[in-house]
Amino acid sequence: MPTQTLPEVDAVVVGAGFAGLRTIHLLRQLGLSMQVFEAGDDVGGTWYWNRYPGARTDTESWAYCFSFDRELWQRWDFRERYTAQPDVLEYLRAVADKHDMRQHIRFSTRVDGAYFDEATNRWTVTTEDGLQITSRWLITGLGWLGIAYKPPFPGADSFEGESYVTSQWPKEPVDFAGRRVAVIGTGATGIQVIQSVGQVAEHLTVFQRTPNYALPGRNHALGPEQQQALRRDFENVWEKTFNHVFAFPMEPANRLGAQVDDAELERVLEAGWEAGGFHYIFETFDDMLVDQRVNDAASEFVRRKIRAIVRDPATAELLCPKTHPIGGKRPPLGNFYYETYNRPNVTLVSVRDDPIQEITPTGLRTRTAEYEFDVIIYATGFDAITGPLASMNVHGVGDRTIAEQWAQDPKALLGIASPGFPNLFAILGPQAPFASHPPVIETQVELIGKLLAHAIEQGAERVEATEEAARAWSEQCDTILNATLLPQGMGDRPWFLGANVPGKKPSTLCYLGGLGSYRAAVDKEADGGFPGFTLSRSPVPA
Ligand code: NA7
Repeated sequence: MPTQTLPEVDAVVVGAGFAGLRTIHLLRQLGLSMQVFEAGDDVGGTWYWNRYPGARTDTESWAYCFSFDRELWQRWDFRERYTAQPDVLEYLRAVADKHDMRQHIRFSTRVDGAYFDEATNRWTVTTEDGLQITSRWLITGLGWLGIAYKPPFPGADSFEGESYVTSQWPKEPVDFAGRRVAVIGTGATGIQVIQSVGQVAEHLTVFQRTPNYALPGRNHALGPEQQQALRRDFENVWEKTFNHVFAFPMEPANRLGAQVDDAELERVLEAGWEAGGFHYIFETFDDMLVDQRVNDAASEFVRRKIRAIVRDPATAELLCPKTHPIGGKRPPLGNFYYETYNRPNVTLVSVRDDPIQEITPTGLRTRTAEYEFDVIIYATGFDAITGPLASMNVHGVGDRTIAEQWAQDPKALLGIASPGFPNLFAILGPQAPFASHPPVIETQVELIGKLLAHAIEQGAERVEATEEAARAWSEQCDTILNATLLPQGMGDRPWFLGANVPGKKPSTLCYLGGLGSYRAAVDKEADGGFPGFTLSRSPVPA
């Protein structure tokens, strides 16, 4: 039972990370009233919760922010090539404060239900602490990574040391000095934790199931000259970013590996490796993710680098990915990641053929060995993309929940709107572009803005993606995925296909056509008067 009913608003927004803050700006421009709910006690969203040691962006800092506030961008202190988590938070706080956004946000308030009323075409939203509110529009900005996946190891609660889940990290720093630490998981998160904690723990043991192609990030501080040059380059940075396939501030390579010989392949890959980060994939060969020979060469190149960096040959071999192509799982960025295994206090254990059987009071046990630890860190991923909204208890037409619908058929037109859930726009919903998130979010929020303005102009009270349009979008997402080599990674459980969570149906959960093509699809939809949506009013009572 609600303990308090808040006054009705035009829009309820859930989340105050990049998506929620950008939505506040939009709703202000549209002159709509709003109530924003945020579970954390500050803005930041994913970046609020993921405060584990070593957390930082894998996108260059000057494009991991908003383009809508040019003034803030041009005076912002981009301290490093890749922004560290506390600095991402500082930026989002600055956005919220500069635009006086906090007045719209109720912090420390978790939404636990949303119910669509077909008679009034309104949503009723409830919160864990007993609030209730109705609104015409419901806009969720939950991100892809709001629900941690922790494997159900038997005995997990029996562990007498400290255990941490990376995305639920405490606010107080954890001291690893003099302690024996385990990290389970070597995805993008695990790799950042490993290279940080390895420097301070008495001993770090890494439990790896699937090795990844970790690219060297080559992070560095940005000097005043680089910052000055960036500030003069606003238009260019954002034009590149919004037209780039993965929303990075990079040019396409304009080069096909299929057209060059092996020596040239090698030369260009070396240059990409030295440039650091995703330049290895996106500024080398435009066909790396679709051409088998190019992909094989790029994958083998990384394996050779691993063997050259890691001194112990057996450890190097365990770190070499062999069962999926580069890109088949999301390549993490390392900053001296492989070098970490040359430290005398760091040990790698492969649990691929010798899985973790249970957590014990003193550590953990695989089939063949037992280990003792003071601290266990779970970097075991997320129920990504669909998980956050599916967990929010959202009831659409006919009381069907979005969890039920997406368990079978996780489709959303342009990655924002699922049939059967009118007036609900899920920023970064399933089948949104797989690309750096802030530019995708800005694009989707602009799309929602145009759609709302159109609906209001038409006097529509109900806006719903049609089944046909959502199906066509979903099929397009399938077609693009299948044109790449990425499905070859399926056996290694890539989270962006929903394959990492046991029991979750693997599906095409993202649009891989690139942000530039996505923006063209968005423009086509808007310029055509939103043919993929049905706009209507409440039925007139008989
Ligand atoms: P990921 O990429 O899903 O990584 C999770 C890791 O945890 C991965 O190495 C998994 O191995 C491992 N894992 C999961 N379950 C187990 C069990 N039972 N035993 C051993 N190891 C296990 O999540 P991240 O948080 O690293 O990255 C997600 C995104 O967040 C990332 O791409 C960034 O965009 C930010 P597996 O590979 O499944 O064999």
